[in-house]
Amino acid sequence: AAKLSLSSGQFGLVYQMFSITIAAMGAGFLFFVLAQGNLSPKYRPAMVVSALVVAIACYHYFRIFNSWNESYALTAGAYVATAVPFNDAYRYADWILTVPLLLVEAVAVLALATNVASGMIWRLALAAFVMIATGYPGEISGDTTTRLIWGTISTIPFIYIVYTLFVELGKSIDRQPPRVQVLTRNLRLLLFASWGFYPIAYLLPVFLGGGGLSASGVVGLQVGYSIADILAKVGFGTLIYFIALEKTAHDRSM
Ligand code: RET
Repeated sequence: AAKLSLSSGQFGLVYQMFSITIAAMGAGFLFFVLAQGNLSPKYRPAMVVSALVVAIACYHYFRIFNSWNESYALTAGAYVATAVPFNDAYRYADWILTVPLLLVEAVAVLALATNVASGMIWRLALAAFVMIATGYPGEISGDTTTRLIWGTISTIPFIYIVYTLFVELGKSIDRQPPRVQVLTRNLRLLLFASWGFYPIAYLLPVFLGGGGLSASGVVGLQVGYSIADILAKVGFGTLIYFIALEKTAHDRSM
């Protein structure tokens, strides 16, 4: 098969995106560490979890960035795939570690308002594990049918997680003080917008590929996952901070 070849613009776009993502994760880490001091002690663990999530992501994006740079070599004006393939395992290793932590955070927000069944976090974490583990074989396959089959399997636990969080976050909204209601609604929106990005990015190589992996498919996939990761990790943690800040003010005024 012909080696994948990217224009310098395509290569550079992904390069810049990874570099921005590393910076965003690093900035998010500093923000979460410093900002937790403004919160009452019971809300601080949520910021510690946020900081942990972006620290884990920062490390993995360094590895992703290095892997990207090793995977292509400038040859006669184009970036041509080298013998070293891009390593998707760093991304999936990041998700396996960070998605359960993000679910813990989401459930912690719920627990502020409702009696969340203690088994829920375990069911969500198990579903997340199955979603990521079954997505991986499709991700590393160059074959469109294989990608679609694993993608479809992975979508089953995905729907379970998204549905559960939607229903539970909805229940908790009504029991919050007004300003927290608005923020929680935004949190729910951000959760769906950012999580919804992943399966779309996953499918881009199928639509932009014309059968196999194409340059535009690869670029769209990497840029899509990076944007989704910034929203789902830094954006999500920041909104949770503002919810906790509002709750801190509310608790103190009572
Ligand atoms: C895969 C495979 C194709 C089908 C689906 C997927 C969903 C992935 C998701 C990942 C979320 C990651 C997060 C990371 C932030 O830390 C695995 C791409 C549905 C939803 C939130």
